[in-house]
Amino acid sequence: AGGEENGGGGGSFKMPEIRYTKLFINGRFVDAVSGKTFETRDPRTGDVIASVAEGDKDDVDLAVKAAREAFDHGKWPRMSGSERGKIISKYADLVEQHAEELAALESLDAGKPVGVTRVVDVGNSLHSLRYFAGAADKIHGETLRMSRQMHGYTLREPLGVAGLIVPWNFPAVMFFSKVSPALAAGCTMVVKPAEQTPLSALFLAHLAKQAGIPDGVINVVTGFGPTAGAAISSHMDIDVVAFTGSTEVGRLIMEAAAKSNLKQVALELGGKSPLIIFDDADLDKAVELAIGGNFFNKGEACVAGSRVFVQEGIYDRFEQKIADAMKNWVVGDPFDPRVNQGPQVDKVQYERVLRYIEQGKTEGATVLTGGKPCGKKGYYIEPTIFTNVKDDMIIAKEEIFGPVMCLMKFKTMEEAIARANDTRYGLAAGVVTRDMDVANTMARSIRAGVVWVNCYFAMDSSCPFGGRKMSGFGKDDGMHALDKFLAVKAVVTPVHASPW
Ligand code: TXE
Repeated sequence: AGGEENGGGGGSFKMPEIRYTKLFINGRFVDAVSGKTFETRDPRTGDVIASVAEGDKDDVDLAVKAAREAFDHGKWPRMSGSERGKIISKYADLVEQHAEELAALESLDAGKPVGVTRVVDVGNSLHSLRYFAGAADKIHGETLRMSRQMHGYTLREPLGVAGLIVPWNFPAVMFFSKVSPALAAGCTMVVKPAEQTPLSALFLAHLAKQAGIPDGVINVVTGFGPTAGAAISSHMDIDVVAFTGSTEVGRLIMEAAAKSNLKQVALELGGKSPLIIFDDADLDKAVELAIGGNFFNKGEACVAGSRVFVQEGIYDRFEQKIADAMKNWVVGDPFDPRVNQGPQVDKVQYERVLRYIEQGKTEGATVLTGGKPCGKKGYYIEPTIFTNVKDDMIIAKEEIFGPVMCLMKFKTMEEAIARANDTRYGLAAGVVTRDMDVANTMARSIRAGVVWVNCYFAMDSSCPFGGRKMSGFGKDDGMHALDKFLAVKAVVTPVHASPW
């Protein structure tokens, strides 16, 4: 790819030029120590987009050394919050100026409709940078009147070098969900983007340098999980690792942290979130939320509302309406503006999702829509709705991470609460009802990091995001996101002869 125009329906998009394919260490683009590269592929076709430097342990060591030097002796952690905020704002301005290029890069590497990428992926990236630019000078400690003779205060200091390991479903958004608060806190960092989607992180590293973020503060090591990723989680000189990805790898990261230097860990992992629709719901709205909650981003979303519980009074009408609505859902080339759903990110995910669909059929669920791959090439899958799903079927229990919805019927609110919570995950939930009592009871009863009432996917940089149970711990977004990058230090001093 590079430079050519791609017309489609209502507009033309310039295909991005691939300019950055090397590791970004200490402010420079460099080859991997081993000289190795790997290929990133276009999910529309399976063709190679570019060869990218394959970093491993040696490269992570170099990146950590640069980040350590920038932390121990550099100016970034020593600047005032407002100075850091000013530079982060400049970074945001540069990302905004390059919004089209970033959107196209993201669409090409991750298979996302370009219209959505512009608004959601680039929009959220900008919002994150601007939110944390504003947060940088609002990091305060407390004053403590410990006793008549003792006075104390707390300092919230940057924790040190952060290792940030991110996935491929929202590459730029995930990059900033970790990088923005780490920057605001005054940390330095080594970022490892997912091997499926390495391109936007390298482009964003280039913009960080242009914005005036000092060398060594942001380092990007592209490469694979078991090599580059594992080198980060087991590194003796990294103070905190923040990860988004699978629950299995989250466990490996915690283990590696425990076995190395007990670095702090924050994990944003998988989910199997319930979307609960009550009899009194606005039916059209409920159908729209279920579709968005499952098929937005081709179901490659940790918060996907993949268990849709519909109350028995409206169940049949709901089923009919959602089947009708899916007739207007367009799967195809993400550079065509009419398209709602692009291809799955790669062959591995594509095959994994198709295996789950076959599993659903074998388990005895009924296919209401979809149920098979589509297109002559690339990784396209029909949006699939299963009915007659039982709670103990594998498709109702495991995260599929593709365009697959499980539709289930319930009778009472108590039943809905029990079934919604009957999962090892606890990331998100949705409730659709006009009854405030029901909404409030549900919101209190569901064990999840976020409960959306009469909406879904309503995420914002100001809104703390992160799960519980096996969906992980620690928050991205909101002021809470800063906590994982800050150390609280108490300073205590006697106060002599205080009359009070
Ligand atoms: O994830 P991995 P995969 C879920 C989703 C998906 C499944 C598998 O269900 O189908 O995970 O996807 C890095 N040490 N989610 O295999 O492997 C890896 O290089 C350190 C949910 O792609 O967890 C990448 O950068 N790092 C999710 C990142 O971890 C390692 C988003 C995520 O990849 C590593 C993605 C190791 N040993 C997948 N092994 C969400 N919560 O949104 C891999 N990595």
